Amino acid sequence: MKSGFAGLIGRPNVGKSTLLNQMIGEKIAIATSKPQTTRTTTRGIYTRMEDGEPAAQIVFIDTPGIHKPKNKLGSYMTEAAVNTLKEVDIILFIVDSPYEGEKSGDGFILDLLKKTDVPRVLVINKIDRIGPEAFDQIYRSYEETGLFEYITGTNALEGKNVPELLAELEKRLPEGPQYFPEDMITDDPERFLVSEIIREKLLLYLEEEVPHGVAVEIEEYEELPDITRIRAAIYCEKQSHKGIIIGKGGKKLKGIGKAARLEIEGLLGTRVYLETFVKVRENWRDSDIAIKNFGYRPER
Ligand SMILES: Nc1nc2c(ncn2[C@@H]2O[C@H](COP(=O)(O)OP(=O)(O)OP(=O)(O)O)[C@@H](O)[C@H]2O)c(=O)[nH]1
Ligand SMILES: [Mg+2]
Repeated sequence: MKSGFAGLIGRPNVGKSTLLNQMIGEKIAIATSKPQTTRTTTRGIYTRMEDGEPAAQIVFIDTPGIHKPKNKLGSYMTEAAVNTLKEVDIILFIVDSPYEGEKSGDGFILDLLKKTDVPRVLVINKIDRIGPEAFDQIYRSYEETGLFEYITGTNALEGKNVPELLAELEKRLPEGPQYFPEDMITDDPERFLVSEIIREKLLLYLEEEVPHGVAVEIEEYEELPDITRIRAAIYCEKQSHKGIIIGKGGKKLKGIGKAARLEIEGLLGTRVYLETFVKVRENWRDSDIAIKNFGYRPER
């Protein structure tokens, strides 16, 4: 069978995680309108079945957006993304706006791609936001680089051109083993997925500077016969942020907790009792220990 690893690379917020979820057909990676949502590499497994048998398998690796880091967490995030380039059979470079030239963030990534000898595919995402002329212009500027074996435009939210993309990727993979069972869609543990769902709701419900400094740690996880009891600590970097997260009369945190609980119940297929509380840990994004504890620097 055709099988292999495919890395999703790009600047923050271009739609990598949304595209991953669309290709897998389930939500396994959180995606929000805030840049730098993804903090660590996540594997999503796509297995194409034919007559009830696995016929091809693509193991996608979603990565944090490549950006100029402002703290240790940012350095590890970018490092994790750049390292992925060396571990994969094919690279999907995802962009979402006009080609801004060699000096832009996309230009930096293009330079990295020039140094690899792995097949490269370009995905121009969010085509719903641009007209055909703008699309042609982006298409041509990337085609001229001669770096890409295949170029497509997608709307990752709606899945436009995604089946065709999957077929093109499969064609370009080597013959190989089935790496994971066909019913497996990610190798992330449930506990981590739960912490990510809570973090996603924090990002969605909070404004600007607070979200980037939040982290979630699952302190208790107990699977009882009819309910899963979860206690999660939400970390932020400042006392003032703690107040914002909790909100007037605890209203904000209640909303975040409820949205998270509903989604976790869907994921686990059980009722969930979710207890959340907020802690302050100053500058944790520059602490190696904290970054490791939160699972943002996993050893793979
Ligand atoms: N209009 C439109 N929005 C999209 C599309 N794909 C993704 N988005 C939105 O773009 C935002 C960013 O999506 P993500 O999937 O989190 O982007 P990402 O590249 O994983 O971002 P980081 O993890 O921060 O690097 C979200 O609000 C998505 O809903 C698309 O094709 N069209
Ligand atoms: Mg992401």
